[in-house]
Amino acid sequence: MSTILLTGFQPFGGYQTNPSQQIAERLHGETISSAQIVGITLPVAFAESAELLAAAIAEHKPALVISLGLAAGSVCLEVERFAVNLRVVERGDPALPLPRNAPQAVIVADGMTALFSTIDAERVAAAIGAKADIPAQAHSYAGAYACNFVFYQALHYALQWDLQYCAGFIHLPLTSEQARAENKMHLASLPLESMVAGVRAALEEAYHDTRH
Ligand code: PCA
Repeated sequence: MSTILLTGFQPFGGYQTNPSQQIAERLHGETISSAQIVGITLPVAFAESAELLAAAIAEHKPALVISLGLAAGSVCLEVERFAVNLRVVERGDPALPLPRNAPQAVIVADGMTALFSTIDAERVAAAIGAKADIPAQAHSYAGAYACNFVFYQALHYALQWDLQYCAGFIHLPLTSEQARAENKMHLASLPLESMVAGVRAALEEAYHDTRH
């Protein structure tokens, strides 16, 4: 049976929970089409997240790698079109908000400036909307922090090691439960269950295109 690797992140930036972690945990062990989902949670730390991602790819030999992250304030699920070879430099406590104008560095020396997603962002976003009945759209890129970093690494490892998996990234809004619990009612949110259904739909759609 082939494998879909689904990664989430630990809480960061002052939030007590991270919907990406909750969804990776919820879908862990489920079967989609003929693939088993392996859900893992990554720390919001550059070196450690890269090591854990590489180890999980080596261990599970996935046909598809989908990473999830929180983008508090986004209004819908955002399926990223590409990752950039850029990150803010390491900083101390990930629980603290990211400073403005933080200095930046490349992720991979001599790596491509940007790498396109190897899932079809437009089609996957449309499938999320149609199957889970929630708003989703393709979005150009995932910023310069841990989410973009992990996405770039997932795409880069496939090239570096000549692996055939497809890789994509989906940014998530806050959950409605989280918006209430953390007094962020002014930010857009979606119920966790709806986002679980949305990610399940995304995995189904993206998995069609993989070699499995
Ligand atoms: N979101 C952050 C890092 C971890 C997460 O869930 C980001 O968008 O980079």
